[in-house]
Amino acid sequence: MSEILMPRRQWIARAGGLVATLPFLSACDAINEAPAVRKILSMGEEMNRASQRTLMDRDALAREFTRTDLSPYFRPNGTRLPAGAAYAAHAAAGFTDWRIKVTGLVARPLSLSMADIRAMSQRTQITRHDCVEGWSAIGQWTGVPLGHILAAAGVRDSARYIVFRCADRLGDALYYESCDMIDARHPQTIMAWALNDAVLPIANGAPLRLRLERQLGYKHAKYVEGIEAVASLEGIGAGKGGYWEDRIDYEWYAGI
Ligand SMILES: Nc1nc2c(c(=O)[nH]1)N[C@H]1C(S)=C(S)[C@@H](COP(=O)(O)O)O[C@H]1N2
Ligand SMILES: [Mo]
Repeated sequence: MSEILMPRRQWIARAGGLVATLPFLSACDAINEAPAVRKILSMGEEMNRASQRTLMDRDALAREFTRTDLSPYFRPNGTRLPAGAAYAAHAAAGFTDWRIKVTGLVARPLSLSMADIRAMSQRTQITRHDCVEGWSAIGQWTGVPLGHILAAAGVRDSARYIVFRCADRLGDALYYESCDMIDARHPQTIMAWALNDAVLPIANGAPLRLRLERQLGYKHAKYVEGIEAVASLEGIGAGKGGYWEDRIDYEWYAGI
């Protein structure tokens, strides 16, 4: 089974009815290549996006662990060091001039420093990170609930998604991700600046990265410099809501 199919399997588990008409689906890698089936799968994802609220309890908490469960080393993945002089200068200055812009459908656009972020009320949680590539790690994260930031900015009712803009270029574009408002306001969805009681290492997304605990690892945007409230994902990249979603068909909703 290819790693790309892993989130698909979860989708299959949730969309039993549709999949029953495609009995060969779970076994075969080649099926992913067939345009007709891709089309059906992406229709299914639309359906899933619309009905996820009724299919599962979106507000449920991800499992939290204890200190004895912590992984000795939290493996980094994807970008480990954003390229370029600008990021290097920020890192050399301890990210004192880093700003997180909160824009889009908000009453009060914000430009937050890391000091501003750390001055807000914090949450600490020990959770398991699951990467689609087949590894997991347990870490303790401290940060500001995204909901606090959105409340401070006065996010409008017309906002349906939050888009995360990252500082690292991967191939042809800067990394980006998005989530809906249910996940944005989930109590464990935090903008984290500390890992295991230490300032977030560069490899893990310094100075600020998203923790989106009910979803797979690729959703957890690192090196975040922009938080944007939007009504639609159209016009964000190729429109599927994330860097990998737009490139290799990873699912937008990667629930775990
Ligand atoms: N900006 C950015 N965010 C990213 C990535 C990336 O390459 N760039 N990789 C993603 C993937 S696939 C995973 S598994 C996690 C890895 O987080 P870690 O480096 O702390 O393990 O970050 C996610 N967020
Ligand atoms: Mo990942």
